[in-house]
Amino acid sequence: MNIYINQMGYLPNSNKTAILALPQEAGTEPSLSPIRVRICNVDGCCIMEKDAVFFGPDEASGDFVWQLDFSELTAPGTYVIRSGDTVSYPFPIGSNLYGSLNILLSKMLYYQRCGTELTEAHAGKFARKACHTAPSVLWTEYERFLAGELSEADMQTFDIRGGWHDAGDYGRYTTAAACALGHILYAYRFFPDAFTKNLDIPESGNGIPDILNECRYELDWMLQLQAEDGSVYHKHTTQNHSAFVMPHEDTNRMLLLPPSSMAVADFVATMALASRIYRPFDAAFAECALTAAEKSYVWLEQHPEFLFEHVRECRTGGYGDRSDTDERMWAAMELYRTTGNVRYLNEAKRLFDQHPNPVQYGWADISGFAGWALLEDELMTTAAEKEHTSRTSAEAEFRDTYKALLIKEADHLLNIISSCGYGVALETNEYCWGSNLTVLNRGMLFGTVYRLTPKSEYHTALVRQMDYLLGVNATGYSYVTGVGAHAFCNPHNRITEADGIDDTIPGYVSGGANGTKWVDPLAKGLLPEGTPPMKCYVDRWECYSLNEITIYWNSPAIFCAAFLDSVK
Ligand code: 9MR
Ligand code: ZN
Repeated sequence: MNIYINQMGYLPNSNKTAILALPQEAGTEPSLSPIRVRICNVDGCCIMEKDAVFFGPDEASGDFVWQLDFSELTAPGTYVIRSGDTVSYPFPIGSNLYGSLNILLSKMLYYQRCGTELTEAHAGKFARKACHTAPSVLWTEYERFLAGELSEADMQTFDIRGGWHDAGDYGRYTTAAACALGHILYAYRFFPDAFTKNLDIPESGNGIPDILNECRYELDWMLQLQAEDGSVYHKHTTQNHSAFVMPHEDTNRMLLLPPSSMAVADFVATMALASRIYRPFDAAFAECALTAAEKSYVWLEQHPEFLFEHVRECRTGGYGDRSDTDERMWAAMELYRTTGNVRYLNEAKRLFDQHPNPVQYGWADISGFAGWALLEDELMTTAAEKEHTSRTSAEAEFRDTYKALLIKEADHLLNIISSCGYGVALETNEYCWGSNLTVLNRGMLFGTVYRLTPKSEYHTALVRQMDYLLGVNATGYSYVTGVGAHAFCNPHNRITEADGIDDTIPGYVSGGANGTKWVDPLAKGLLPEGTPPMKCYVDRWECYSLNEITIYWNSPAIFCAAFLDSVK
């Protein structure tokens, strides 16, 4: 028997679920009766006795599952759950848990900074030297250089620095960056009171919320990726992934890979959004971001075709895509929201009508971001911050259609949750590379819909996605480093491997269980054929398909944590 709890802990007044589980073995039929558990405090005193209710066999985990709802326990403290000889990890009940979590999740982005020294004052023992400061060249010219057609001196150089390392590798990718920025800037937009705390970064104390200071570091890098003609490079990486060395030891040549239409559209959207968000703090930057967005939008209009070239000889992340409808829709919608020009709204609506289900928040399909832009004022709560947009009847109708779609999706996901013993909004076949992104994206959707229609089921559903991330899953791990009694600690991350420090930087979100056949060689060997998808995980640094970290796996967790910290 295993008892799984949210290892970070539970908010006093929110739903509290724990799971009791027994692996299903051929031929065994457990008793269907409830299991009596005791909830004890740290002194060993029993505070509450309660029945965990038999759910049944659970497909994704391969377990027999009992669900324990102990929401009525609200007193702050530290507890364990006991059933016979089995004891859960200890967990707190407290009100600031998600605020503290959010600091770690956000500070992770500082640790991802490229092109600057991380000083001891801000990074403590994880201080490191500046990396990737050499000039970059265009891939198209570098290819000719390799073929002997151009000399070193013939290649143009670009002095581009900064941004966040994407992940466990040191690449920087436009569409991945836009995805992370979209999650975080909207998290700030919708839950500003969750972002008042100091992150202890170089800019802290400058009068701008630290989360915006941190995002500005990425935005400033992104602005440098815009070419003269308004197109935007798809990625900024070396030719191959670096060895497992510290970033400043990776001295391979930095390259700018050809523009893609997704990168251009994502750039437009991100800059238009940033223009609105930063205006109260830095009007000059807001203007600069908007001008950049409008310039790239002209390029988009002049290039209506899907454009993406997969450069095989460059073996860093691909971030390939099959459609740019979602990115173009987001771009048009953000420009509408920032400028009020109806021509953008009409274009967004045209693209919306071509999209099968525009409620996604991942890098490949970011269609849901357009919904955030469209419904922005309804999703914000701080009255003073609401910007009153004039609404034509066409916009009003579009809003209603989008809202109905979001609510329909949330209700569909509620059904998935009730058919999963662990309460996670994933179907059995959805445990893929970065499955935690899908879990958290669905968490964000519940948060969004709760703001539109505050039904407690949506709030609880978001809580349960964070529970899954933080320990209520069949691996028993908390998928956030440094958070919980049994957190994963061996991410696929070059810095963690190369820094010679035993501790892992806290606040990384793991990609999570991957039950597909697209797994790395070590994972293939370690996970026997037939392992249930939710259990397809090992905490090994070599397992890049299970245990990598990225900025856009942290960013949706930031959104969800901000929601739970501010919407009580
Ligand atoms: O997050 C990406 C995941 O959805 C893909 O299945 C996977 C394989 O293409 O790539 C992931 O992205 C990686 C990127 O290509 C390079 N940086 C690390 C990313 C996380 O593993
Ligand atoms: Zn770097």
